[in-house]
Amino acid sequence: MSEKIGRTEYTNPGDLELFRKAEKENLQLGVDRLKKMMPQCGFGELGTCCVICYMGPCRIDPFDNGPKLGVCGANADVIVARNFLRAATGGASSHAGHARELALLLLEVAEGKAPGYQVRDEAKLLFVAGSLGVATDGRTANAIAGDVARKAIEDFGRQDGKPMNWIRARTSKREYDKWEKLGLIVSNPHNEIETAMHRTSMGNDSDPLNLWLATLRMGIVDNFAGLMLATDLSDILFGTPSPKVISANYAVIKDASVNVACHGHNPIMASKLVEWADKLEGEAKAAGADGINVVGVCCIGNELATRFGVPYAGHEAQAELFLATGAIDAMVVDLQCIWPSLATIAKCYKTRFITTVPFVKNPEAIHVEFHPDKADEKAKEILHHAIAGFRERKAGAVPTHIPRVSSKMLTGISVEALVSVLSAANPSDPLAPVVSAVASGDILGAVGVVGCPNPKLRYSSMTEKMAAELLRNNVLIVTTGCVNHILAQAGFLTSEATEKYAGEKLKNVLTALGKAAGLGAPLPPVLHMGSCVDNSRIYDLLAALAGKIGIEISQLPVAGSAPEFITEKAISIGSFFLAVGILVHVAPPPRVFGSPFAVGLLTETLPGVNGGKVLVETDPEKAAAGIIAHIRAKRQALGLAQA
Ligand code: BF8
Repeated sequence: MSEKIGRTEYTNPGDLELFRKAEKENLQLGVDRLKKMMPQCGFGELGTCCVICYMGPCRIDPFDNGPKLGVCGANADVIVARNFLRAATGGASSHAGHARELALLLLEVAEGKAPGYQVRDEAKLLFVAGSLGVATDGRTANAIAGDVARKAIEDFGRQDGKPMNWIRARTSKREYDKWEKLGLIVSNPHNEIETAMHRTSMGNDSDPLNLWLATLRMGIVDNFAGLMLATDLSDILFGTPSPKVISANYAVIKDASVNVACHGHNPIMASKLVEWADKLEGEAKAAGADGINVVGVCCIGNELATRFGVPYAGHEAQAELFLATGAIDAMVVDLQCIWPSLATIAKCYKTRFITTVPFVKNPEAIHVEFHPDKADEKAKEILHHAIAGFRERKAGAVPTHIPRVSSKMLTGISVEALVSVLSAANPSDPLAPVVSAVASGDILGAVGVVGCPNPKLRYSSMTEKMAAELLRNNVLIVTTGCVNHILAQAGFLTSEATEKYAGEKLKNVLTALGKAAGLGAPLPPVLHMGSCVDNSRIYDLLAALAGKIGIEISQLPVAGSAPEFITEKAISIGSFFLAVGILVHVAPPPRVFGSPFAVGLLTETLPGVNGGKVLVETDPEKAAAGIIAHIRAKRQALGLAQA
């Protein structure tokens, strides 16, 4: 099996052990299904297959004498633009749904209808309320929270065409004006999603430029109605992340514990499981366990790690392998990135696979519908299933194997936490040391390495190799999403990684900052900012840095990279950062290459309009080189040293 998946110096030995176990047990995994799928459809890869109406499917062949127009007359540029906008819309709808659940919960908390939850971070509440113009003086936290929630909900129902509250409140005038000129300011995310589906349905928008501008608008929807709204409200309800060192990798599963793997995205349910794991310790002990061990898979792993220090299990593409250990007693999921295969694999190992959201079900799962007003009761019900699973496992129901691979990582680097760490070096102007290190070239630039673990690229260690190359060139990395699991497992989120991977100049800066912050060791060269919705924190950080210098974000020597992206959500996030005007590197290739218009727009026209640009590269060294060349060009334009 190790040959089948390839192997590099970064390959997780735990993955190899479990691939071998799965092979012995005749278990089919994602990598096996991917292999059977090859070669994948070339029309699909180019984006030129249209299934929007039933005169099709129509396929435009860009290479030979095949059809150049669909039955309706749509050409490749129109088909690619429509397909891409629909993908961005799928992503933005996921993030907006996530955020809206939190807005409704905050309102319930404010009105006393969700007694299991509370405002945990009053400082963040006051900051958000202040940004929105909500009165705070002499008012209770719940009264303020109610108004903040109503402002959020107002955005989802607005019909007056005015800009979203969250855009007005949480962006600088410079960025706002830039988006306004391009017609990218949005009013109501639901209306935008409706219009995007409408305009891409058969017989509507056939102007590729108009469709691509709508994709950038969808990026704005994604950030302000999804990422940022979710992050702001999660911080208010569950606390703003703060730095902590935690454990990662397969060894977070404990043979003697009731192991509960949370998988999904929204902390509403998972935070309750963390709370009740402690409260039900007695019941777990009565079943012969030493306690209940909640661990986090994929983005909920990020949410729980950054806020509560919960052990950090693995990424989306490892979820099957966690089940293959045979030692997970319950896998509890909410929404997004939940592979249908998981419920089937869970059955093989007698793992309770529990769905909790009415629109995310699986015929092979146990369904426990979770509502915040009955949160405590439902959390107990779910954990009782897990305890029953533990009893069955200990009765010898299935063979178990937990790879003994473990890593440590520093997590919890919210913007607030970073400012507080940097305050130790410069209390009156915390961002000054970073700005001067960038100006001198000691930090050449920064890259947000974000997104998913794509099995098509995973076993070439695309993410790790690209990260190592960036660091060697003194480029600082911030991460969110599943790639952070990859980098944490490979040891990139430690002080030792600074010694091992950072170029001399970056190493000196991180060592000085670590010393000033009283860590007694360098800051890690890869800073973990959270889950995919926490990409809004990266935007906030960029906005703060650009604002301090007095330039546009698009002028900063920075870039974004989703080196192994999978989901529509990655497309909507990438569309936002294109709207911001920065370079977005992606791999595997996005489905745009069938459209000469799209390729020209994303690589040549857009950079001249707002700075946004797409770089497609599947080779890690070449990807890093392309990003570094872009950073150097930005430095040159600012008149900074090339270092
Ligand atoms: O939202 S990184 S595989 S888990 S999509 Fe999914 Fe990608 Fe993981 Fe989180 Ni983000």
